[in-house]
Amino acid sequence: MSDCLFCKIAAGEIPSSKVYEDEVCYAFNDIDPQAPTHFLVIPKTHIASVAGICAENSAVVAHIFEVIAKLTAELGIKSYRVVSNIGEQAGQSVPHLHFHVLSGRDMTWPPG
Ligand code: D5M
Repeated sequence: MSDCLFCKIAAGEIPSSKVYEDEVCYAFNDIDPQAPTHFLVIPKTHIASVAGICAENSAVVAHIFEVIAKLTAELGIKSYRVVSNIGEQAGQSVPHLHFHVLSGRDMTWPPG
């Protein structure tokens, strides 16, 4: 999508702090970190949120979770939280599917 912030970050049109990239997804550090480690993993194709996942694109999501497992293992992160907010009330501020990966501090439950 031409006016999507995360599409532009994935395409390299807006600078970001890259953690990982392949042909399917892009990972970068969150601009407003909520934990010592806080990066986002996004598909390069535009999907608005988890609500937009379907049979045609779910392989992308499976790939993203493989990447999260690989990246955290490489970084030596053994305990972490993966979060995706869907819709405004849940706190989604960017309408492009993204998974927050947070680690490095004690976490509370339930989330606020
Ligand atoms: O999460 C959206 C997240 O995206 C939020 O934690 C800030 C982050 N963000 C916004 N703009 C940028 C840029 N330019 N670089 C890196 N991170 C960014 P949500 O769950 O939608 O609120």
